[in-house]
Amino acid sequence: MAVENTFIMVKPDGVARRLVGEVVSRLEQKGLTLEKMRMLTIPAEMAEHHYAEHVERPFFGELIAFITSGPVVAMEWSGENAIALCRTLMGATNPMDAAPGSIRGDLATVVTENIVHGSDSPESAARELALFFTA
Ligand code: IDP
Ligand code: MG
Repeated sequence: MAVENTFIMVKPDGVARRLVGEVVSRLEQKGLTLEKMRMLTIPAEMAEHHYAEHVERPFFGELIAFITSGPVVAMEWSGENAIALCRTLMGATNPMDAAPGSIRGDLATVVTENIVHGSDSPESAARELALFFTA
């Protein structure tokens, strides 16, 4: 067990649908701690850095267009096993596969607009937190 910090983001669809409070509430109720929070519209170059691991995927253009399409709420959360816990609370990437009770399972229908991003490893968390919360 170790205290971890992770990067969580409410994507443009989540902000537009007024689900910021719902996402924050679910993580708070789980027992995680909100450390930082920032609202911004992501510039294209920053989005390409954030999603660099997906540059070869056929949906990369769609992903960048969507994530830059409106304001997001970027957050740092901490807690014991925060990275894996947040992934569990988010649910599977495709809302069709996401379990009921998860954010995506309860609130989303299609993979592009799946409400939240969450870091998938300590390395991703460090990189993503640095991208959104430094400079
Ligand atoms: P994750 O958000 O659950 O970590 P990733 O595989 O890292 O999932 O993909 C990043 C984002 O790209 C997903 O959250 C989703 O919005 C989008 N995405 C993933 N797979 C597809 C796809 O096959 N078509 C369109 N968009 C996708
Ligand atoms: Mg991912």
